[in-house]
Amino acid sequence: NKKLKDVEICVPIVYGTISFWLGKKASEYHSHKWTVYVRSATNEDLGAVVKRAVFQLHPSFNNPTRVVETPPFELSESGWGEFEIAISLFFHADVCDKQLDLYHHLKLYPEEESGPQSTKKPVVVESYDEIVFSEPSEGFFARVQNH
Ligand code: SLL
Repeated sequence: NKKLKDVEICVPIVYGTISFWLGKKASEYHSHKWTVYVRSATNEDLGAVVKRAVFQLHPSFNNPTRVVETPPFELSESGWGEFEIAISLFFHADVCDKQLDLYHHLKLYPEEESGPQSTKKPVVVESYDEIVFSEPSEGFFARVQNH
């Protein structure tokens, strides 16, 4: 799989969490439902680049290492507390053999200025990033070009 010199592939991504308060259905240990996700920022298929995402949750969860093998690379859970989620992205063999580790702080509770907690207003925190692959293989380049 030949490498293309002087070529860079830039993959824009968005990752973060969306959280809903359960209101009347909230219990002590399950007050919120939330989803952590990684997606293309430009609506491409991230599955052309990413083979697997591993979400490392707080040790208070059962089986805190969650592996997602196909898009969408996201995971939903319920819980009561905020913590840092480590997201490891593993790439297809012809893309990159190093993993990329991202960190995201799960936020459940809204800021004071956005008013009281409501079941209708989710709390969303997102980051934008760009993964740059230099000297991509021909196979990878062919798969993602013209998109
Ligand atoms: C805190 N440092 O004390 C944080 C830890 C952990 C949240 C928050 C587990 C839910 C479950 C859960 O929500 N843990 O047991 O399924 O605020």
